Amino acid sequence: MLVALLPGDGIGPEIIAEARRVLEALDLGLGFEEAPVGGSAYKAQGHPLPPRTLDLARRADAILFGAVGDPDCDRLERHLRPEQAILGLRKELGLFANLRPARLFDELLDASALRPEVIRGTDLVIVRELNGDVYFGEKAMRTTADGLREGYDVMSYNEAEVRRIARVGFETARARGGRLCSVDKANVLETSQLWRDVVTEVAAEYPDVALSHMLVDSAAMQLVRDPRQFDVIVTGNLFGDILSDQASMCVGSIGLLPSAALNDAQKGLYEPIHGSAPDIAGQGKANPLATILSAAMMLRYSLAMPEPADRIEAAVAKALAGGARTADLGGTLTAARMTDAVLAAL
Ligand code: GGG
Repeated sequence: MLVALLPGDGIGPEIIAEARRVLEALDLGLGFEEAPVGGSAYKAQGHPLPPRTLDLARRADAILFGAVGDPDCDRLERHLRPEQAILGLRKELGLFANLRPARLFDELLDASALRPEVIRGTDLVIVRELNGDVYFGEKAMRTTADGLREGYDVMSYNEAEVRRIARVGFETARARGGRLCSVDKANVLETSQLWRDVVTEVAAEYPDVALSHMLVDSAAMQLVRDPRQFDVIVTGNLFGDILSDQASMCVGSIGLLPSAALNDAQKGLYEPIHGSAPDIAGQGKANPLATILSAAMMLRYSLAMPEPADRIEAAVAKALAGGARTADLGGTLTAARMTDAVLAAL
């Protein structure tokens, strides 16, 4: 089985190297091929998603992705910016379903900014739609007739797009606690009214799943007030992006949250939800656990290796239970020493 490693920018190369160490230690017979992506690819090859990188992503059985984003590229035309690489991969490979689990490791009750009695037992999954919304609608910057600069991004969904992600939400809820909360802004947005209507229609196929609807502003507040009320959240691209960063604070750190981006054929791209953190790049102090846990998701969802996936997750829990902490969790371990603690626990 071939795994494409796309480290990207900032802390991306450091965390991908640590996840690779864990995968290699498991001796699963995986082959690895690496290619540039994001700002580093632009600097080396003139494009954030070079043809060879896209070709590798297509050939591979699964993709382990680091992070993209580079302040040096902020003023580039939009199609050349690092972020276009991840959007392009999601679109080219039809990766429409983004699973973002946020589960509190008991040992980290004290690492969150929220009170222990509020977060104890938090275990939720955000199912984020990944191929539509303002990320892919028509967008432009222009100057209006009266000389004002104006930017716009069109938010749009069609019912087929909503139906397929709704089904992923219901299936995920069916396999877990049986509760699905659909998050939208139906009191203001047409896209959200369509979203709510279609999700409600799909609910008829899943009588065993309890569906609720929540406005995104309320969901943001409820996530902090009482995250345990959520089992599975299904939502659009923009709202899912924001709510999952927020959910990470309920479980201790954004450095802990993995993700899977899947298409209909379970081909997957796996990445930490955090970005490239250029402020700490090259210092060896990034938390590698979100990427290591993304590798576990990759084994489970795309490579049909659930047993080593379980082992990685158990080893992460054991390392944390043993007191291993990177800076984001209030500790002093480097990325390499944190990985050592996971390897020792394996
Ligand atoms: N590893 C996540 C990452 O690189 N994030 C940067 C980014 O631009 N993400 C866009 C998105 O997740 O929609």
